[in-house]
Amino acid sequence: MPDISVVKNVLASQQVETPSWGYGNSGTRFKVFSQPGVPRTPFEKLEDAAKVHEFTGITPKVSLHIPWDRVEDYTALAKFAAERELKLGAINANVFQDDDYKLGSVCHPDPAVRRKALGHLLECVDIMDATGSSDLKLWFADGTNYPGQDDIRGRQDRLAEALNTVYERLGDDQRILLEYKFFEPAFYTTDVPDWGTAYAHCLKLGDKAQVVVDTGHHAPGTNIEFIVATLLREGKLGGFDFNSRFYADDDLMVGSADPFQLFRIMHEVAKNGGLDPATGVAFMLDQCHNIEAKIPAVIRSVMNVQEATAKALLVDSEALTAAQAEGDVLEANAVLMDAYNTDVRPLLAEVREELGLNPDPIAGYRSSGWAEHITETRADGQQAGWGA
Ligand code: PSV
Ligand code: MN
Repeated sequence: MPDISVVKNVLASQQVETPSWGYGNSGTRFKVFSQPGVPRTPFEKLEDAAKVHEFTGITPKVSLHIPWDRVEDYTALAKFAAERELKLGAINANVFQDDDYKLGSVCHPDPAVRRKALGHLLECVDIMDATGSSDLKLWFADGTNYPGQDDIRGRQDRLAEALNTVYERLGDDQRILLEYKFFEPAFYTTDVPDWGTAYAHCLKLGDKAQVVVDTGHHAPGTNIEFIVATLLREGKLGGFDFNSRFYADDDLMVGSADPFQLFRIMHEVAKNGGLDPATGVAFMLDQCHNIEAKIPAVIRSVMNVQEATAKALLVDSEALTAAQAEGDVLEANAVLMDAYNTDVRPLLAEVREELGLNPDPIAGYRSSGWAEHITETRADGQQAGWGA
């Protein structure tokens, strides 16, 4: 059986990175509903992230999205974060919200548009230098809607060229995290549609390029844990954009739609060394809280990741290996299910108490008065939102 003190240590040291955009308003293409107390600036987003860290104890990093989090002085933003025991995490480039990008960004047929997109990616590396971020997260909305619209292979060449230029610009401790998604906004071809395409580009680029698995970016029924195990085996799993989906890229709270899938993913992560910080797997959230209160939703998401991780750590790996070696299908499956069916909430409450935290982070947040404080003090001004 796993040593509980080792399990507790891993749980206490795991980190989950929260997204700045999860604190702002978001919605569907039909409606964005605003919420009271929503941040108006990247600084206020960091204040909310600091609250999440105060109650979870494992969320010291915040991902930024540029230009949504554009500020004049990124060093000042990093300092503001540090004063709240936070660090700035992945810088997410955004080459999908400009009229010029109608036919793509780095894969666009027009070299002038490609240059503009590349300029933005390089600017993001400049921002990383100022914030101390090590990860450049690249997701491209590039693709085509109609057969014949553009040259599929030619677009791959353009993509490779841009990635190569960005790769050359990276500092020693910086890396590219390349994110794939099979469709949307393009409906016929997408230029980075799957882990294989992302992996092929990263392999050519070198050690400082790895793949990001956004759990919402797969066709229904895709075995994500297989992808995770394969990428870890190749040393190419850079991290996760965690969220849940029922239909497409729903961006719901991780672990809410299919907690068993999250467990299966975390089992592969745990057994293949992905929880060792040296492996460099970034556990990021990429979620939008459209109808639920944002800060407690982020806290709940972090707790869901922790619960899946705890269950994965409780798998009796000796018993599992023995059952697998004997070809005992039922026993092997039973070992895994025993761990999944364990109620890990008391264990996590203990871990939190040992860290000096409230054993119930949601209750702690609710009684902190922060929601009332931001509702009162952020009454005026323009709320930050997805895409703004
Ligand atoms: C694309 O759907 C995506 O997952 C990318 O990570 C973007 O940066 C993010 O969503 C925007 O919310
Ligand atoms: Mn994502």
